[in-house]
Amino acid sequence: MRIAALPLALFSLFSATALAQSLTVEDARVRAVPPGSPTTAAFMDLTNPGETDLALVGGASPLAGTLELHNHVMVEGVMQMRQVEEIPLPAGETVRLAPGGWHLMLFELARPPVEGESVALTLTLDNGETLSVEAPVRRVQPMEMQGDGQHMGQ
Ligand SMILES: [Cu+2]
Repeated sequence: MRIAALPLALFSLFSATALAQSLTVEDARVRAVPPGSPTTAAFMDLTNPGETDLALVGGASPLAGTLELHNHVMVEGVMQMRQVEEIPLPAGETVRLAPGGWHLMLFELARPPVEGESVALTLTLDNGETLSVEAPVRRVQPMEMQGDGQHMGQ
């Protein structure tokens, strides 16, 4: 009976992973950083096509000692980065993790990620599901100016 326990445990692990595919991850990327940098950030688009609200509550990477969920908030006109408990993923919506907003912060890097490689990320949802993501390393501007962003001064 003990021998049968292992394949069963493996099977439930795979089931959990398959279930998590209900959350779609697109455009995952990790910011390339110069040598010696102790931290970097990861961005992606998370779509929850289901009918149940979800939340991202944590994550991990073999490249980082610690992974935190972060947001940017305006405090007295100054953009500040804050650690958050969770990133809400409302049913039927896409949440963009992007420079200047929600992002994953990787601390205590084993080594700085370089362009051309991919960083493995594990995301944990509030329902206990986990999701594996391979995020290519790219150069990411601190604040991506898109669309009308350039015309904000007008
Ligand atoms: Cu951050």
